[in-house]
Amino acid sequence: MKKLLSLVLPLAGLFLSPAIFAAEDGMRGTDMPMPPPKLAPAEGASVKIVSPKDGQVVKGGAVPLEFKLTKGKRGNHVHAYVDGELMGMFMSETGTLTGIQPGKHTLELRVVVADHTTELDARDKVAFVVK
Ligand SMILES: [Cu+2]
Repeated sequence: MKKLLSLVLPLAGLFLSPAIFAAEDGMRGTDMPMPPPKLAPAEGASVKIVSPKDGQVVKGGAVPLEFKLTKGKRGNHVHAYVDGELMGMFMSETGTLTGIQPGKHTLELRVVVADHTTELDARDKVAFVVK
């Protein structure tokens, strides 16, 4: 259980930073130094988003997240991207995406190795709407 606790803190920081960034910089994505994803072979890993469902309308800025993770040889946890920006990571198969603004969004989950940088070609993507 200790391991889980230590992961909660960096996660909180990740959730906060994109919202702050967007508030300071009205033009999104102009000079964000984000390298294009280089995905490693899945090697048996896969992820399937259960919630939100594709096209689902969610009320409020907290989006319930649920997914099925198959770790395969190297997978460890998932990274969550909203509209192409890393919003956080999830070790367990349920969680909440917070701070999502009203409007249409895409959610992509990628299975990642324990090093947090090697993302696998094991992904799932849905569109959802926040009202
Ligand atoms: Cu990670």
